[in-house]
Order: sequence, then structure tokens, then C-alpha cells
Amino acid sequence: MSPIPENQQQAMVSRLMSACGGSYSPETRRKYYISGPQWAAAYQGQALFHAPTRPAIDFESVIRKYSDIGIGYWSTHDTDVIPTEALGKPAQAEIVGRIQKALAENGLQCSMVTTETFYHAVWAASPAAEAPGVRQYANFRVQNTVEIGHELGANFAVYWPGSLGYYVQGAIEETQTLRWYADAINAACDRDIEVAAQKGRPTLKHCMEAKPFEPQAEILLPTSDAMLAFIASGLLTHPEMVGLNPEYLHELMWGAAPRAVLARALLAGKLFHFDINDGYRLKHDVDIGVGLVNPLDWLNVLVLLRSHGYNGPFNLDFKPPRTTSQFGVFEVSFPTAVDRFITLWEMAGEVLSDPIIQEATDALKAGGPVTDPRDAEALTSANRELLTLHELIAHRLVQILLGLHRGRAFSI
Ligand code: 3MF
Ligand code: MG
Ligand code: MG
Repeated sequence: MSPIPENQQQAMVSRLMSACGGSYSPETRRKYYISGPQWAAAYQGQALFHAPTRPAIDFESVIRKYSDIGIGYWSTHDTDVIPTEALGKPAQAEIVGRIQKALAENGLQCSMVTTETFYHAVWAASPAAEAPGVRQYANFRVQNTVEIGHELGANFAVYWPGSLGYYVQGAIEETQTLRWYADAINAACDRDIEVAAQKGRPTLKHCMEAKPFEPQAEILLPTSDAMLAFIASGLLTHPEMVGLNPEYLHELMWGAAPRAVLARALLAGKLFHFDINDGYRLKHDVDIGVGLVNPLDWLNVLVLLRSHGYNGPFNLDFKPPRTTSQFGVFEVSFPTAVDRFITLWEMAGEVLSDPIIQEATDALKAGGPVTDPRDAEALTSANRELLTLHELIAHRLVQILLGLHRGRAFSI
């Protein structure tokens, strides 16, 4: 192939995208509770060792693009849209007004707001720093985010504590730091109760998000399970208002099975919100688009969530790769992420109604005939052949993922 001139590259990307086929219409996409974060679309490809590869983009453009794709919901950090120095000032109200207008004009709803407590230098010693002034500032920030959330009609507030941890040990005392962090969550819930009453709205669902490493060397609440323990610790004044926003990759990063993490959150009644993406075990936070690395695991995750009636948001917290242009972000990255999610969600429905999986599961639950419940040998032999169904079910799931159950076959 001869070199492709720059002015023909977008057309080629579009042509190959339509050749891929399998896209859903914006109307179909809007039926799912999928939210697009401001920060994901606006990510410029920068990192510690990486210069940006894409230009900046404003929230009006992101909201318009999401609308074109059919992403019905939008989420944001306070400082993704409001400069730090304008927070709580009249300029904030002006920006919130512009956001309301952009959402209304494009038929989007704001689902979630979150406070940036990791990027600015003020958080160098975390939002639960020793200095009382920093902690007061953290309270102001989370309360201000709650107010913005109510203004924008959001139902969820998310907390990724980010810098709650340390690089060098011994200087901070963990129990004290966690108490101070709880004070910030309590301040947010208290303010929420007041604002919700004033506005006649329900209170927000406050969702804690864990990540095992980054951006500190050691993290005080590294996993969703650690956060469940924190929520139940007695430190929170309104534990019933606080649940989880697990992120798929954040759990994989520490080697967990994300489906088991979600199951524990479901059992605790705390699965409020879910950040969806993909990546690799025991590696850093690469934030790859959902289903590009572990589609089989994702299918299984969605089977669990569908079977438990999870009805919260699926927040596309991924980063379009640095090799994707800004054109590609909206032409390829977001629509394909949405469409893989929808396909996997629909496949999960197929799994739940598949007669083979159903019969195999029922047979496993029925077990073999029990002669003597204290006879290990008899029990082993009564169930021996049935246990092969575990592998048969796993095979069937792969068949469904690859379309083999519909007769797709390869001949040589
Ligand atoms: C970091 C994250 C965050 C959180 C966000 C919402 C930038 O790894 O996942 O995204 O999701 O701060 O609280
Ligand atoms: Mg996240
Ligand atoms: Mg992440």
C-alpha cells in the first residue's frame, strides 16, 4: 500500500469503521444507563512519561459529541469544568448554567459528579492532611460538589480518594487519617441532606471508588472490600447513604476477580455505581476500553449484574489510547466501547436464558442421590459425573461469546 496522505486518513478510518459493521443506532445506545465522563473524552494522552497527543476540548463539544453517539448521560469532576480558583465563586454559577444549557440542548442528563482530590498541589498530603485548613478545604470541596450535583440533576456523587496514602511511612498515623477522611464524607452527606430538602430532591448516592496503587506509593483504602469495611466501621454518620463505585480494572490491578468483588458489594447492598473499562492483572491503570482485553470475563461480570437486577450507571471510565486522534476518540473509541458493552450485555441475557446452561446448573444444584451425608466416598461418587458440567458450562459461555452456539463453525 502506498503512503496515505494526511487529508485522506479520517475518511479511511470512517470507511473501515463502517466495514466493521455491528454498530447500534444512537436511539438504541440511549436505552442503556451508560455515562460518558467529561475527563475521558477530554483526556489529551498525557502521563508522567507522555506528552499530550490530542488538543484540549471543551465540555460543550464533549456533550454534543456524546449526544451524536447516543451516550445519554454525562459525568464530571468539579475541576474538569470549573477552574479551581472559581470554585464556590460567582463564576461557578455561570459555568453551571452553561452546562445545564448544553445538557438540555443535547438531550443529555448529568448522572454523577465527583470531586478532584488528587491532582492539585493542595492535596499533596491528601484531602485528610494533618493541617486543619486543608481538611476544611476538602470539606468545602466535597460539599460544593454536592451542590453542583443537585444543580445539574445528578443522582450520584463519587469519591476516589486518590492521594489518601503516603510515599514514606511513619509520618502519618493511619487510624487518624481515616477518621479525618470520614469527616469529609460526613460533611458531604450532611450538606446533601440539607440541599436535597431545600430542593425537594432525593439525596445523592455517595459512592467510594478504590484503586490499589497510584498516585501514592501506599494507599489506605486500596480495594472495594477495604471501603466496605470503612463504610461499616462506625466512622460514618450516614453509612446508609454511602456505597461503592467499583472500577473493573482497579480490582484487576491487585489480582482480584472483579466478578467476586462485585458479588461481595451486591451482598452488602452497596453496589451503587460501576466504572467500566479493561486492562491487565497486576499492572498499572491503563484504562483500556471495555471488553478489549477480557471479553469473556466481562461477559461473566454482566451475567452476574443482570441476574441481580443491577440498575445503576455504567460509567465509561477509560482513556482513549494516545495513538487515537481526537477525531478517532469520537469516531472509534467511544462508539465502539458503547457497542461492545451493549453486545456483551445482550449476550449476558442469552446466557441467562440458555437452556443448556440452565439444565446443567439445575442438575448441579440437584446433585446426585445422597445415601449417607457422612460418607465422603459415597458423596464423591454420587456427584462425579455431574461435576463435569462445570467445564461444559464454561465451554458454553465461550460458544456464546464467539457466536459458535449460532452455528458459526470453521472448516479446514
Ligand atoms: C482514577 C479514576 C478516576 C475516578 C474519578 C471519579 C479519573 O483511576 O478512576 O478517574 O473514577 O476520579 O471519582
Ligand atoms: Mg474510575
Ligand atoms: Mg482507572
